[in-house]
Amino acid sequence: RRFEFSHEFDIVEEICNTILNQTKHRPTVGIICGTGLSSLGDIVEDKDAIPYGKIKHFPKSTVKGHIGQFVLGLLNGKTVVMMQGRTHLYEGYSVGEITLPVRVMIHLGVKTLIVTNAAGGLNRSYNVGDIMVIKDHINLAGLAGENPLRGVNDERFGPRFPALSDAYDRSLVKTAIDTATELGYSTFMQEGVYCAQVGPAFETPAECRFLSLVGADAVGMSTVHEVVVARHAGVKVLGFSLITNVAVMGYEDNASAANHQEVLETGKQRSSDMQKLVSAIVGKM
Ligand code: 6GU
Repeated sequence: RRFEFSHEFDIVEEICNTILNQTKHRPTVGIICGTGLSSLGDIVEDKDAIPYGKIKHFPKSTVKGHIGQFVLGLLNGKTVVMMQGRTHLYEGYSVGEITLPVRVMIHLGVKTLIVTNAAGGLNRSYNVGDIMVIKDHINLAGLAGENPLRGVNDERFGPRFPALSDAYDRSLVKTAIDTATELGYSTFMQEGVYCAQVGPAFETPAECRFLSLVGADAVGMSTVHEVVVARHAGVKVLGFSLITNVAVMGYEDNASAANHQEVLETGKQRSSDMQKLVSAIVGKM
C-alpha cells in the first residue's frame, strides 16, 4: 500500500540520481518488456544496463523469462529507458512496490510509456501469435480495492482523482495500427480490451467465459497497475499484448491448458516482429 510509502517522492529522486550517475542518456520514452519479450533490449544501441538488484528499495523479479534490469540507450534514434522484466502482484509485492519503477521512469523524464505483456486470448477470433494493441483495460484488482493510487495522495505525482477515460492514447493506437500495416503485420494485428487478474493461477473456464462476457479480449497478470500510475502523472500510454495461448472456455473446448512454457515459446517466435513494431513506432515519436 502506498500509505506506508510516505517519503516515496524522496525515494524516487534518490533512485533517479543513482541511475543518472551511471549513464549519459536522458530518456523521454519508457518501455516495459513483458514475459518473453525482453529481447527488445538487444536492439538498443549505446546501452547502459542497471540491474534492479543494484537499486535500493527496488522489487526484484522472481519469474523465469524476466531478466530484471533497466536498459538505457538509443532505439531507432530515440533515447529510451527499458525495463527488462517487471514485478507482479502475484509475486507478493504490493501495488505500490510494483509501480515504483514507473514513477522512477517518469521522474527520469519519460513522457510516453509503452507497456507490453503476454496474455491469453479470450476473443474467439484471436490466434496464438497475434499482437493486440490495447485500446482499454479492465483492472479487476483495482475495482476490488487494490488500486495503486490507494492511500495518501502526493500531488507531486498527480491528482487525487485521475480520469482514465483516455487511458490508452488514441493517436498512438492509430500509429501502432498504421505501422503494423506498413510492416505487413495486418494478418496478426488485433485491437482490444486487456483484463488483468492477479494470478499466479490461470483462469478457470467459467472465469474465462465471465471475462469474455464483460468485454475482455485478452487476459493477463500485469500492466494495468503501471498504466494507472502513468496516467496519474499525465504520461501517454501505448500497450501491446502478445497472445501466447487461447483461453479454455469449457470442457468441450479443444484448446490446451495454459502453461508458462507455451507463453515463453510464443514470445520467442514473435519477439522479432514485436521488436520491429515497437522500434518503428518509437522512431515516429
Ligand atoms: Cl491464459 N491468463 C493469464 N491470466 N495470463 C496469461 C495467460 C492467460 N497467458 C499468458 N499470460
